[in-house]
Amino acid sequence: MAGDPQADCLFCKIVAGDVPATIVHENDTTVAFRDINPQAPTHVLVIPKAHYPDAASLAEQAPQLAADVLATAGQVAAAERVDGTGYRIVFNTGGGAGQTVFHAHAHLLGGRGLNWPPG
Ligand code: D5M
Repeated sequence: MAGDPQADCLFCKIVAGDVPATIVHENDTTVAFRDINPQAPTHVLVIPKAHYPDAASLAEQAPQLAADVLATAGQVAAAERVDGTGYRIVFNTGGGAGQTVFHAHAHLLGGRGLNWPPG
């Protein structure tokens, strides 16, 4: 069923506490943790606790939860003090765009200059 934990999903395992992560923020619906391969001084992943494979399915099937992810990203940006200089929120969607983990997640990147367009 949509949103249910998936046994083979890495990020569901982080939500369950079965895989360790450096968690920087958690509430009833979302978890934020440091990316294992940081691309900026601040690189935090914000995920819904419920499983949706990508941002599009999350937004379509659980729009309030998608809003929760964005709200958490904003709170983490403030806590990391990157809100003053600017930051980027990225949802890689699909393999061609670089998505490798198919549990919806926002990358929060900040703490350095960010070029546009991204690679
Ligand atoms: O982003 C998936 C991201 O997930 C990628 O930047 C690495 C990160 N990652 C993978 N495994 C872990 C663990 N165990 N902890 C923290 N971060 C992790 P994508 O947009 O799918 O390419």
